[in-house]
Amino acid sequence: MTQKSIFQLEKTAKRARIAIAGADDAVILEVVKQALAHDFADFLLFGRAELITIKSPHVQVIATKTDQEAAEKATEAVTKKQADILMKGNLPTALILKTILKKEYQLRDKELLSHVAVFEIPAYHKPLIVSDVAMNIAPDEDAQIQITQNAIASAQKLGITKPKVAVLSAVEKESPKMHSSVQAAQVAAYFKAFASDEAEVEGPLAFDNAISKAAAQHKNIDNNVAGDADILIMPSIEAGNILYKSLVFFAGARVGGFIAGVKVPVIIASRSDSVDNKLASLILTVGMVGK
Ligand code: COD
Repeated sequence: MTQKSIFQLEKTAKRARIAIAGADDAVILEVVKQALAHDFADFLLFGRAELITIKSPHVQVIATKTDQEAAEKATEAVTKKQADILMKGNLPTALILKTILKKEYQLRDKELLSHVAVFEIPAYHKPLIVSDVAMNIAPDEDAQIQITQNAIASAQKLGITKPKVAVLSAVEKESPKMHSSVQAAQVAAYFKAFASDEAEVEGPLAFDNAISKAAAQHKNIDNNVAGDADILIMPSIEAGNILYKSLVFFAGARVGGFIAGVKVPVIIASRSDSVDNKLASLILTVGMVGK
């Protein structure tokens, strides 16, 4: 039986309103056109109006002069509940992240915001969530616990009730020489002690034994997560970002992503992401609105 794609909109999904900061970009405009063709969203487009050429009753263009103004006005639109989802267009990732972190917007839902990427990989048997690949640069133990909590909550919104979580390092045994392996063990121990009903968390695991039963058996690793992970927690943004791009460029993965820990989904797809993957982020987050 072929599995249903996670990037297929549920029939029950409510029509969503999407604010895009920096919509004056050819790829973003193509994403909007395709979303309009599927008729699941209305758009508020912020940017240089002369470059936003789409005309539709489902699109409102708000002219802004600078990246900063586009980021602020689009963020205001979600805080005033004029939009359900905030999406970054043609402007720097750090700018939109700094804007949503501003206290005045009161967009934080959790103490730590983190990025959650959801992959559909031809060679893997189910959706795979990877975090953090785009926001937290070098998370310490506390931050990694919160990144794991945000990823678990996101998985649950996507219908994975008790996700299997692998906290990654380059080895599957704690080694004092490798800090990420020691931290991964501490994070796993925290969840075993305090949150074992929500998720199964193991660490450290290396990438291969997190996602391949054969690799796990080869190393005599016998736990429920090894070879069957729903979530990979990355030791650093560099490791996460490189895995993200390898999966997309070498493994033919589809990916959608968003910032978790905020009151509304925020999409920060990078400028090099394809139209298809940006559309995947939209479909994913539209399905999560109100959950
Ligand atoms: N969650 C909640 N609060 C945060 C977070 C977070 N993840 N990060 C910073 N804060 C708070 C701090 O506690 C502080 O109060 C305030 O925000 C400013 O903190 P700084 O000075 O550390 O943060 P900034 O504004 O300089 O940078 C925050 C970024 C998220 C922009 C920064 O961490 C960053 O540049 N991340 C990488 C983004 C990126 O380039 N991604 C591209 C790869 S695709």
